[in-house]
Amino acid sequence: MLDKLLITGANGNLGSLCRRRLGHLAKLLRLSDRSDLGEAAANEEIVRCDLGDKAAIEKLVEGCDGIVHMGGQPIEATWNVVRDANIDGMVNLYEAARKSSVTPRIIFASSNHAIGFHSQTTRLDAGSPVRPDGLYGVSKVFGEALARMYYDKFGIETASIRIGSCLPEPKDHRMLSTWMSEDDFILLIERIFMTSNLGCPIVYGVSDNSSCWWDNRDTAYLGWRPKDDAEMFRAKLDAEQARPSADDPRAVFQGGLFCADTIHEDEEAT
Ligand code: NAI
Ligand code: 15L
Repeated sequence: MLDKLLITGANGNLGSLCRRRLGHLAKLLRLSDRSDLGEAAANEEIVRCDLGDKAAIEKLVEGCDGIVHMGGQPIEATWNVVRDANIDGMVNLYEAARKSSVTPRIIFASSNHAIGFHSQTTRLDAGSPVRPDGLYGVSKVFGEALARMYYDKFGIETASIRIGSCLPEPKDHRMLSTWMSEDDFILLIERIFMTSNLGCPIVYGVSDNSSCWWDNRDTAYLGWRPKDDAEMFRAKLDAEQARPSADDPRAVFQGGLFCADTIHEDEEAT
């Protein structure tokens, strides 16, 4: 059991799921977000701060032996927005981890958009080349590289989870391949904290989908056995929406529509 498990982005979709379902992993959950997290329960501590605030992140991380890092910009945006949360925020978090009196084990919410430009006919594993599909995807590649550097230099262990689509159910046909059920996500986090020598793996965060593109054989040692299969939603999706045509980015690229998006420019200060 962990002493203090920090969950960043604890107000978001995945962070709030972790708040609800990971209490058993630690004596205390330290929850953080830049937005209001409400009242702390008996085993919770709440710290409201921005990932861009270096001093606040140092205090936040101090004393935590586990970190589930779900905070950040979760989709494509302007460079300023992506950089503040996902580049500066990551550097602040890892610098805080390096300086902390306790070395934490970290779970980093990476994304399939780190490899989004691979075609849906290509099967990938942890060693496949990155092919980010936007500035957001590039920020996730940066996060994975940063985690690896802090492991090689300082021994800080991180599992970077390239999350596919973690939602109650798939929203479109592409997600029949990328979907990860909430139960499988929680099981994965449990396994990552239970494994004795974690190292610094890249794990594809995806359920046991019949039409999956990703191979997790390199992380078999985690003992994670996802239980769900998005196939159970296929008939419902077919009834509700047309399949995209063969040349539609949603049917061509693993990252789907992110690949067709443009660069969102920051407004110049006047
Ligand atoms: P979300 O947007 O619901 O949650 C992100 C949380 O981070 C929010 O509560 C937000 O307030 C907080 N946050 C953002 N910028 C911040 C900052 N500068 N300082 C402090 N807090 C900040 O996103 P979601 O869906 O929960 O995703 C969580 C993480 O997982 C993200 O890093 C996302 O990139 C990654 N991910 C999620 C996937 C999914 O299917 N939900 C798929 C792939 C990756
Ligand atoms: C992500 O990285 C996003 O955070 C999430 O909102 C989904 O869009 C997901 O990827 C996806 O590719 O379905």
